[in-house]
Amino acid sequence: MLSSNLLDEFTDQGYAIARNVLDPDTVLRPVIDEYGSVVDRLGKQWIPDEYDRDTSPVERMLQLMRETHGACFQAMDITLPLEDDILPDTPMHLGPAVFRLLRNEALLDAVEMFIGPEILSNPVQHMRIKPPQRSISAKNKAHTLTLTGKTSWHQDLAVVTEDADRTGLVGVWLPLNEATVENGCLLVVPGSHRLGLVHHCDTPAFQGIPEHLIGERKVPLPVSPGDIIFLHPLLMHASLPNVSDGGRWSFDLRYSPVGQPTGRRWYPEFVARSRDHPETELTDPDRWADSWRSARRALARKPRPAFARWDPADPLCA
Ligand SMILES: O=C(O)CCC(=O)C(=O)O
Repeated sequence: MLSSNLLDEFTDQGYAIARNVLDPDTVLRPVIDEYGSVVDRLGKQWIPDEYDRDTSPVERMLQLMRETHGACFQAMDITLPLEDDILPDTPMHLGPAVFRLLRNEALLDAVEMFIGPEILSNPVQHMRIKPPQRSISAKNKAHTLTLTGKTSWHQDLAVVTEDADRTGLVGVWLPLNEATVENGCLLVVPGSHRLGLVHHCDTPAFQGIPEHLIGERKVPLPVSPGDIIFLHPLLMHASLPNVSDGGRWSFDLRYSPVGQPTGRRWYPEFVARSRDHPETELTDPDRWADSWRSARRALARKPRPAFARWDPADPLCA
């Protein structure tokens, strides 16, 4: 499963795919079931009359996304919003099955190959449900579409603060259902991590790397449940639009070495693995959930944390 070729590929290409790392029955199924309960609760709350319980969790999520025009998404994500106001009761999903996924041994064994044995769960993380593009209405908020639609070209280092520029960040992208070219899998420019941090736009009209800076060779990465894609923080990547009839469902997580800035200092991090100080590992899912709730309390109704890496009035991005 994990071989040293993975590290060579990562170093050479800026990404690597490890196949069949997470067992679908024992590792992914609990997460899917946990989300099934989340969606049932949200269904009762948002669309009590129309909600159809007799479909799969992903279909129930799609129904909710469609009928709430994406407004239910924040309650399923595993973080606080970056581009929307944080309120004392901003919903998030912080369930024990997700926490166990973040600490999964096989996943951390792979992460250890890239960044060593002192591993922080970096709070730059999302659950993404990507509905068929044709079912997305114009009533979705722009920041919801950023997380649930086609993703524009970017490097992950561009979306953390400058203090993390030398942090050994690694991105982990894993699907809960088949991620295909049709339903909007990731797209990468192999080797682009060697270019350093390139210009990004972050204007109301366009977020991401301008098209003329993207290399010629764009490679789609279809993957199956159980597979994991590892991404270098400087790799140019995007995702395709979902032109299928079903949903694409995934998590993107980040890990970084203990003691290095995470790039989102206002969000909670935790020690996922420490070979030197195992007593510092966070093992209690309730404490993890509490750490996000206390971040929410601290941030609620305050000006949004400054994330001013790119000039919002950049004339090159008009
Ligand atoms: O899942 C997607 O569509 C995009 C994910 C992504 O760009 C990321 O994880 O940085």
